[in-house]
Amino acid sequence: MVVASVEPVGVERIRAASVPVIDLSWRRERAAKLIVRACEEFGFFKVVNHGVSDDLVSSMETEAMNFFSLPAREKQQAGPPNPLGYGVRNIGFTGDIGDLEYLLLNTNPSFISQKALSICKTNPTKFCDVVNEYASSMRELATEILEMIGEGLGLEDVHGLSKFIRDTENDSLLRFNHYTVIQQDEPYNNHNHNNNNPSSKSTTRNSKIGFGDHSDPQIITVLHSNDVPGLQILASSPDGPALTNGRLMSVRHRAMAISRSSSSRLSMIYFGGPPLHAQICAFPETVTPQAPRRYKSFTWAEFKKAMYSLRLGYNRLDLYRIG
Ligand SMILES: O=C(O)CCC(=O)C(=O)O
Repeated sequence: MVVASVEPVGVERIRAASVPVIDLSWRRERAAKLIVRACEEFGFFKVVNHGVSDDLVSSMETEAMNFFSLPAREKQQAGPPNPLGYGVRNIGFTGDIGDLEYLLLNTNPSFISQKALSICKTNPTKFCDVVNEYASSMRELATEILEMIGEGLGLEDVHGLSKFIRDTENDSLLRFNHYTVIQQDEPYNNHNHNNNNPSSKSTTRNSKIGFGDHSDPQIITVLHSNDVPGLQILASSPDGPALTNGRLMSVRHRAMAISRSSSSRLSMIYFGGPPLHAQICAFPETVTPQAPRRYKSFTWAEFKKAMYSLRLGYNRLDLYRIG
C-alpha cells in the first residue's frame, strides 16, 4: 500500500527516487516520527506490514477486473460519472481527459448496494461484501496512519485528523482506475491536460497521460496498484494542506498509461474525506509567529463545489489563501 509509488516511465526529467518506506510494525513513536518526516518532505510514502490481508486485496482486484472486462455497453450502465459511477476518458466536469476508464464509488454501504446491480449483475451481494470489507479495511489503515501523524505532529487532540474519516457522515471514496496498454502507433495525448502546466505535457513514444497531474483534496489517500508501473510524483510539491497550515506536503502526482507492459494497470484508491459540513481550519499547533495562518477556513462542501468547477491541475487551495 502506498499513501503512493514512484515508477519511472522514461519521461524526460522524471527519475526514480527512493520512496520512504514505513514499517507499521516498528515502535509506534519511531514510525510516527518517520511518517511525519515523509509527509513533510514528500507527502507520500509506502507502508509495509499494514495488516491488510492479501486475500482481501486480491478479491477486490478480481471484482474490479471482472467489471472492467465486461463489454463497453454493460459497463456504461454504471455511468455516466456524476461524478460517481463509471467513466471513460472524461475526468470531472471541466474537460480533463485521460487514457483510462474508472469506477468511482462513495464508501457508504447504502450507496454501494444501490450501485452494485449495475456493476455486477452476476453476484451483486458478493460485490457489496468485498467492497464494504475493503473500504472498512482502508479506513482502519488510514485512521491508524492519521493518528500516528497526530502524535508525530504533537497535536493536543491526536484524533484531530482521524475523526474526519471516522465520522459516520464521512465523504470517503473508492476509485478503481484501469489503464489499458497503449499501442505504439496510437497518437499521443499531450494536448489533453492542463495546458497551463508544462510538466503535464511530457509524454514519450512509450507513454501517454492516463490521469493528469493534480493533488488529492481529501484528508488522506491510500493507493494500491498491481505490478504495472505508471504512477509518478512530483518530488517537490508547491503547497501543503490547510489542516496542517502547509506543514505537510500535498503531493502532486499523475499516472501514465504505458506501452511496454504485458498487462493493463489497475489502481485501487481510498480517499478519506471529511463530512460535508466539516470545517477545515489549521490546527492551532501548526500556526506560529514564524508560520502564520495561510488559509481561510472553509467547509468540505464549499471546497468540493469549487473543486468541481475547476480543472484537475488547478491548485484549489489558492482560492482560500490569506494575503
Ligand atoms: O491511478 C493512479 O495510480 C493514480 C490516479 C489518481 O491520482 C487519482 O485517481 O486521483
